[in-house]
Amino acid sequence: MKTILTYGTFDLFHIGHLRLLQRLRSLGDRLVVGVSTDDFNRVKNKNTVVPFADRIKIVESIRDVDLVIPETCWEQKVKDIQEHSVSIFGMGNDWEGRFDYLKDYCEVVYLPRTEGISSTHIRKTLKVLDQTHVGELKQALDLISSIVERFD
Ligand code: C2G
Repeated sequence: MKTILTYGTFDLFHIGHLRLLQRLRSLGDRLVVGVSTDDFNRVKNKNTVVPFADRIKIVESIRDVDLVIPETCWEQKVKDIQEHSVSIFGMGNDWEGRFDYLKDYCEVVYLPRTEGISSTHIRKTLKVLDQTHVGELKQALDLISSIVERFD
C-alpha cells in the first residue's frame, strides 16, 4: 500500500487543487490530505473565504482523496508521515525545495502548478464584481466628476 501525503488550504476549491490531488493520487494507492485549519491559516498569513469545516468536507468528497486530517501547524508533517506510513510527500512546485528535509522520512515530489488559477485571483475577481464595491466605485466617480466640473 503506497500512501501519498499532501497539505493545503484548498480555499474556493478550484481546478488547480483538483488536478494536483488527482496527479498525486495517481502516484500511489491512497491519498491523505492535511487541510489547514482557520487558526493555522492565520499563522500562514493566508486570508480565506470558506471556513475550515466546509473546506475539509469539500476535500473529503473528492474521489481521489482517501483520508483528510486537520493541518494545525508546520511541525506535524514528520509525525503524519510516520503515523500514516507515507511513501511519498507531494506539493505543487510553488513549494519547491521547502520540504526537502522530509526526504529523511519519505520520497518528496513537487508537481507543476496549474497556471492561471488561484484562490487569491478568484477572490479578487469576485470583489470587483461585488455590487457594494461597484456602488463605492460609482460614488467615487460622482465625486471626481463634481470636482472636475468645478475646474471646467
Ligand atoms: N496548487 C496548484 N495549482 C494552483 C493552485 C494551487 O497545483 N493553481 C497546489 C499548491 O501548490 C498546493 C495545493 O494546490 O500544493 C494547495 O494549495 P493551497 O490551498 O494554496 O495550499 P497552501 O496555502 O499552499 O498550503 O503545509 C503546506 C501548506 O499548508 C500549503
